[in-house]
Amino acid sequence: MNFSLKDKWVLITGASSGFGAAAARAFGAEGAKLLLGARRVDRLEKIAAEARKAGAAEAHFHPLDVSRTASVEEFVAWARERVGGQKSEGRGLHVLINNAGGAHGLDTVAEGKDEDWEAMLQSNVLGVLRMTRAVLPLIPHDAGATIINLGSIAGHVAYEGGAAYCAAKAGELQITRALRLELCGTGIRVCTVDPGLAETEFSLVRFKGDAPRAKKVYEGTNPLGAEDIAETLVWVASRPSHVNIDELIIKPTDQAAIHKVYRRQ
Ligand code: NDP
Ligand code: 8X3
Repeated sequence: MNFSLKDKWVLITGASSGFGAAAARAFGAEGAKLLLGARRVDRLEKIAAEARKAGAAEAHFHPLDVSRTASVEEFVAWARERVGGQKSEGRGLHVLINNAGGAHGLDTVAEGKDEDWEAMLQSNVLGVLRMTRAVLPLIPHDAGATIINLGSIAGHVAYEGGAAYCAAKAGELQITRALRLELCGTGIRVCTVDPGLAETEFSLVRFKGDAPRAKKVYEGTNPLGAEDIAETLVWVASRPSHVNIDELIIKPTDQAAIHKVYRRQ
C-alpha cells in the first residue's frame, strides 16, 4: 500500500525554481503540508500560493541559504515551531528534500574560479550535510519518513568543465550512502534521485544569466522537465514504509549517456 502524504510535513530546499518549485506543487496535490526554503522569497510566496491551489493542506515559506550554517539553523528553528520534534504526538517532519544546489561555470580545472568552486561545494555538499544535521531531530523514527537528496548523473560520470560540479554531486552520493548506513534501524529512508539533462534554470545559473547559451544546452533534444522529477520525488516518498528506493538515475530518452545526446536538425 502507498504511504499517504496527506497532512504530512514536507520540507523542500531550493523551492523557488525548477525541481523544488514543481515538487511543492506535486506534494501539494497530495494534500501535504509544506515548508519551503530558498534565497528568493518573492518567488517562494508565489510557489506557496500555487501549492495551496494544487491542494496543499498548508504551505509556508521562509528565507534559506544552505551555504550558511546560521541561515540553516534559523530556518530549522522556524520549521520546528510548525512541525514539532520527532517525539511530538503524531507530528514531526516526514519528508526532507535536499534539492538546493546547482552548477556555476563550465570552466576547465586550468581556468576554474575559486568563487565558483566554493559556491558549488557549499550548496551541493555542505548544504546537504548542514540541512540534514539540523533537521534530523524533527524526523520521527519508524513512521515512514524519507530523506531525498538531489544528485545528478554528474556524480556518476565526469565531463570536461564539470570537475567541481561532478565532485560535488559525487560527494552528495557518498553522503547519501553514509547517512543510510548511519540511520539503519531508525526506519528513516534515505534516497538519492540523480537526473540527467533537465530544462530548468540550471543552465541559466551555470552560465551566469547568459540565456542564449543556456537555451543551446537543450536545442534539438527533448529534455526532462521539472514535473518529471517532481512526480518521481512523490513516488519515492509514497512507497510503503518498508521499501527504500536507494539510488535512482533518471535521464531523458534522448540521452543515452552523459556525452551521448540525440539532437534533431
Ligand atoms: P534551478 O536553478 O531551477 O533551481 C535551483 C534551486 O536551488 C533554486 O530554487 C535556488 O533558489 C536554490 N538554491 C541554489 N543555491 C541555494 C542556496 N545556497 N541556498 C538555498 N537555495 C539555493 O535548478 P534545478 O531545479 O534544475 O536544480 C535543483 C537541483 O537538481 C540542484 O541540486 C541541481 O544540481 C540538481 N540537478 C539538476 C539537473 C538539471 O539538469 N536541471 C540535473 C541533475 C541534478 P534561490 O536562488 O532562490 O536560493
Ligand atoms: C545536471 C546534469 O549533465 O548538466 O546535474 O551535469 S549535467
